[in-house]
Amino acid sequence: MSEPTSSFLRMADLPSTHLLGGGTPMCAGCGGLQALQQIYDVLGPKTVFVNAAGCMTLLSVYPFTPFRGSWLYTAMASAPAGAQGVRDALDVLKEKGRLPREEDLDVVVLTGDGAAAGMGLSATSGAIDRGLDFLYLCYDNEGYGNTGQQSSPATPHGAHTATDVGSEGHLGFKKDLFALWVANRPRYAATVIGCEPLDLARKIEKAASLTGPRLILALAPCPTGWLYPPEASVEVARLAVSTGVFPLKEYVDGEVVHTKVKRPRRPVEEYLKLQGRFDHLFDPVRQDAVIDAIQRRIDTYWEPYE
Ligand SMILES: Cc1ncc(C[n+]2csc(CCOP(=O)(O)OP(=O)(O)O)c2C)c(N)n1
Ligand code: SF4
Ligand SMILES: [Mg+2]
Repeated sequence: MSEPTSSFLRMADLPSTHLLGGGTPMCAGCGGLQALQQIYDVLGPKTVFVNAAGCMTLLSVYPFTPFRGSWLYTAMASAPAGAQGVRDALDVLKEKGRLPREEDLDVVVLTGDGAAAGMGLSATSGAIDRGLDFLYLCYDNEGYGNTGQQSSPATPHGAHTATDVGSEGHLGFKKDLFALWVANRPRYAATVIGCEPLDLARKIEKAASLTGPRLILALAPCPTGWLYPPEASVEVARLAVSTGVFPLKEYVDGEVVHTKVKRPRRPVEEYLKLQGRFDHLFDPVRQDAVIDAIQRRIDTYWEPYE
């Protein structure tokens, strides 16, 4: 086995007999995996991942994970409850002198948007209310990736998914998970994306230096669900930022601050056109009403900051 170049043990470094089907079970170009790898490079191995069922669950093939710390798998709705149990167990061990304080571990929930913005909300809200000391990492691929790209509460307006196949695509609007967290007054909340590694690293360092409930929300461009070639993942991610679709920001000490503001913003059309899930907005007939509605929401979001 070759020595990994970072603290993240890559699937490719494991003997193929350790992997499902003899190869990596993740899709090429997965933006969620890119962000997770960068985040783990900063967090380091003293972590326990508490994973809600989703795409990233495929990283763990019993008894292996690509992480040097530990991994606990939970039902979609229960990751924050699992995190509470792990945090409590670590604290009890420390209290009894069975775990030296310097060997304490950080508890990190790893969840998709479907769990985070849907059925996991109640457990998350309870954990924030209790002031649980945990990092909550949501990779947002804007759908139920693991089960075949059905819509989730984070699916954007107009997108085609396995469950939104009508001519206008998804009729709902993406739920704002960052705002939901901020309304709960956590210790810290931030959005990150793999194509902005310095911004990401600074925010993870900041989050790791704090205690209490902390959100990291990573936009996770998903070639398989968003329907673009894997090699376009970074371009799609960059356009998510430069069109203003995905604001990079953080909440700390009661204030929200944007950490990267691209001016002038690119028209959202450039972002939409790269992705097959929006093809029906341009072909066979251009759907100006839907495209304009998407652009208007972005402009309205940014208006107070111009
Ligand atoms: C209560 C419950 N309903 C449905 C499922 C099946 N299921 C497993 S993963 C998944 C999709 C989760 O979506 P998301 O949280 O966005 O993660 P992703 O798959 O996109 O990584 C579903 C529906 C489940 N595990 N538990
Ligand atoms: S479906 Fe999307 S989020 Fe899931 S592993 Fe594939 S690229 Fe990543
Ligand atoms: Mg998802």
